[in-house]
Amino acid sequence: LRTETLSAMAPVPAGFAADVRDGLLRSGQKEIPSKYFYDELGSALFEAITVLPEYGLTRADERILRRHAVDIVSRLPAPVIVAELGSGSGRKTRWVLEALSRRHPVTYHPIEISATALARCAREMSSIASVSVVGFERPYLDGLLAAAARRVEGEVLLVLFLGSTIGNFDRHAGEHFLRQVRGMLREGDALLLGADLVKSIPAMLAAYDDPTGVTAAFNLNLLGRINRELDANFDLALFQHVARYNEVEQRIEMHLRSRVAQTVLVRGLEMVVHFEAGETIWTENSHKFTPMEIVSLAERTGFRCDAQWLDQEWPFAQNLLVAR
Ligand code: AVJ
Repeated sequence: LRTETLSAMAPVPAGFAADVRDGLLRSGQKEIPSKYFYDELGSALFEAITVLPEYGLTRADERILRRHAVDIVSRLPAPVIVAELGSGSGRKTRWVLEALSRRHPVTYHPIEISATALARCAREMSSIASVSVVGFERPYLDGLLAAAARRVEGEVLLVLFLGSTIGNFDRHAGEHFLRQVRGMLREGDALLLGADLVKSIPAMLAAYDDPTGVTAAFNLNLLGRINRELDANFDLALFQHVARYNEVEQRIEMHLRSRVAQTVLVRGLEMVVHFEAGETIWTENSHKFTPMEIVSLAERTGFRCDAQWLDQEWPFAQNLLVAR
């Protein structure tokens, strides 16, 4: 009888479903975590963002790696194995792997929750001579633990966390995350951390509210994803993309603002959500840093900042943090 009662119950939502339910039922500010932007369409829209003239971040990140990869890897004693948190398209990573593979054969562990992105990256990187790829389809820290467990005595682990993804964490959570990463490393291991820097407010706003509307589409796709995966009836035309700069927190905040008072049905969660006219769903924080902030963040989390490389065209910092 007990078993029958249990099996008759609706499944308890987990992951995306649970986070959407909790985030939309919140009595104050509604909220959906930014990690859910990246379904198939969302990832394609992000790739389009990276080529927008207004969004210099990804090009700056790549430029620094292209120019300084040899210098970066020469600061680490050989042999080095590489683990990357979030493999992305792999375009930037190539420079680091090529520089390393000129010294010795390299094992590369991309860590990524999207199976499609992981497969694409593995295919790209295994085309580099003397690089062997072993990917992990897991959350960052689970994957890093698995990668760290496979290294052989004497190998130095280099963790890549590029693209200023660290900026998506709240400052407190970001610090906690770096401490957890440090906990999986040995003294002398390293973390190459990409961080977007504070710059003029108009430049930051344009990067997240481009006139072509790509970032708006990227943001609105979150509602499309809820429609597709949770059988909801969001009318995307009734929501507006909003990007603001919060000067106190030094971050861009993205929201989706309801243009009218409306009620939305989410069949997959058996719930309705009411929106007041002008009410928003908070979808992303993108923190901006100063070079000194990164240095002290490193110090507080068990690293020392060994070197920083800055891009002049689009203020961005590549930081080599060494575990101490
Ligand atoms: C991939 C997290 C670095 O915060 O700039 C781009 C995501 N959001 N445009 C960022 C994003 C809106 C991006 N990161």
